[in-house]
Amino acid sequence: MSAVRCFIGLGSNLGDPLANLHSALAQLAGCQGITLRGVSRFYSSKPMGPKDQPDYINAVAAVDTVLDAHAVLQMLFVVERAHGRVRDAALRWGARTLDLDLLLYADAIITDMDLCVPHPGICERSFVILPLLDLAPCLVLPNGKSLHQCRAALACDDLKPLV
Ligand code: PH2
Ligand code: MG
Ligand code: MG
Repeated sequence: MSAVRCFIGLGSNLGDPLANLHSALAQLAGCQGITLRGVSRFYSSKPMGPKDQPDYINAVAAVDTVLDAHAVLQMLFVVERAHGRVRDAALRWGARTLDLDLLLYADAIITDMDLCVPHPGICERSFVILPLLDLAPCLVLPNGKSLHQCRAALACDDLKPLV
């Protein structure tokens, strides 16, 4: 199988979020079948969802992979667990040590019990669109919308690049 370009969203707002993101990227880069191709700037972002949680650090990684989308998802779970991620269904959009989301798997559209790709929140989340723009400014989503179109519809004042 030839390699497929994927984009993975990273987020953390517990423990040492910056260290968590760096460590997650290093672990991803070491995963068999995955080649890390690029990382966006890191952004500080106000929490979407419950407000009584710390600000997040968010970024997006570009990777090439020979794995299928479900195998990539399993890898993401492994890396999340290695960073102390506990899944609690009662805590939707709650604080987490590490969240890794498979945002895009080439231009595939996958909707099943385990996986929804493209990630359904992409267009509404400044903390996804701005980092994606860093990596792939000309990207057009499988729904035909360009990142620039998504960006134009978003207020991005809740997001600050870390310099
Ligand atoms: N992730 C969430 C809930 N809220 N807010 C920001 N700013 N960034 C996130 O990554 C985020 C969030 C659940 O995945
Ligand atoms: Mg998420
Ligand atoms: Mg997630």
